[in-house]
Amino acid sequence: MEKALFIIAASGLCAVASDVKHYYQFVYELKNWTEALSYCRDKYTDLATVEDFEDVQMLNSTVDLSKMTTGNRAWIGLYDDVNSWRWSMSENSEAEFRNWSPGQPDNLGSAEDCVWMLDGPWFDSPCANLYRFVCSDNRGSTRTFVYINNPMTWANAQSYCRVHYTDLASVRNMTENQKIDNLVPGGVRVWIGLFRESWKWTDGSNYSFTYWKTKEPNNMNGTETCVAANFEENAKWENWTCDRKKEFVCYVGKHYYLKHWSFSQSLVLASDPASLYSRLLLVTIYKLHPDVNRAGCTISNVI
Ligand SMILES: [Ca+2]
Ligand SMILES: [Ca+2]
Repeated sequence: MEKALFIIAASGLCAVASDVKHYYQFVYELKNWTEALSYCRDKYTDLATVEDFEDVQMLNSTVDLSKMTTGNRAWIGLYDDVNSWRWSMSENSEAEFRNWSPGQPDNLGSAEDCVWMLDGPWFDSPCANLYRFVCSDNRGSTRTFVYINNPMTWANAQSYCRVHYTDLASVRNMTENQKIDNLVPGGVRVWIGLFRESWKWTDGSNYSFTYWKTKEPNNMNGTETCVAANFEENAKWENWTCDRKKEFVCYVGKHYYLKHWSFSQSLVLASDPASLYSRLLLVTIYKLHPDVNRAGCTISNVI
């Protein structure tokens, strides 16, 4: 009976923990980013998501720098979705034809999410650059391309095409690529409708809060699509090549507690903690999550 009562108290501690948005769990083992993601999803909820300054403070107060071996940096759940290219025109958004220039897309400086064409081949580029562009006009029986000799950002070019024609041009095959090339004067860069999303959290949280270190993200060696928090710099973010081995941070989310700890209230209510019902609940909790002590509760020493 004493053991059961202890568990009830521990459940209370865990209920307190469920009030925080993210409970961070540092893992002081070296893994590449993909391995770290699998580990976190297996043992906890996901790689760490950082949504506001409160989360940053929580990370900094949770880390144990004496256990870090790799320059005090740990993977978090942020990554650059470099394979998310799609077309502005919804009916062609999945079209897979690509005509990249050799070495492109290179995502120079981690800043290139939109695409222009120069004499046929394509280049990724910052969307805020001003270029002339090509619209697609699908209103007649055949699709026609229209060259707009007026430099705009990619987003403004998209709006212009949607207002005056159908959309920024989709290029579905080499024949269409050639049509556009013939339409545009030689040596002129033109936006086409290809673009991508960039930074994403692995758990699907919105990427609105940012906490990049100065001069990051920089995509220094051309393959830096994963993000680590630098604990020498208050957990500021840096992008790194994903196959580097680092310590990492998982989180346990509120829904995790709800899923795994919905029994705690029942435990408290059980009039006889030694009853079969209570024991069954305890066993269930242990089976659900043997690491529960590591997630802020003090249960491991009970059994
Ligand atoms: Ca580029
Ligand atoms: Ca970097």
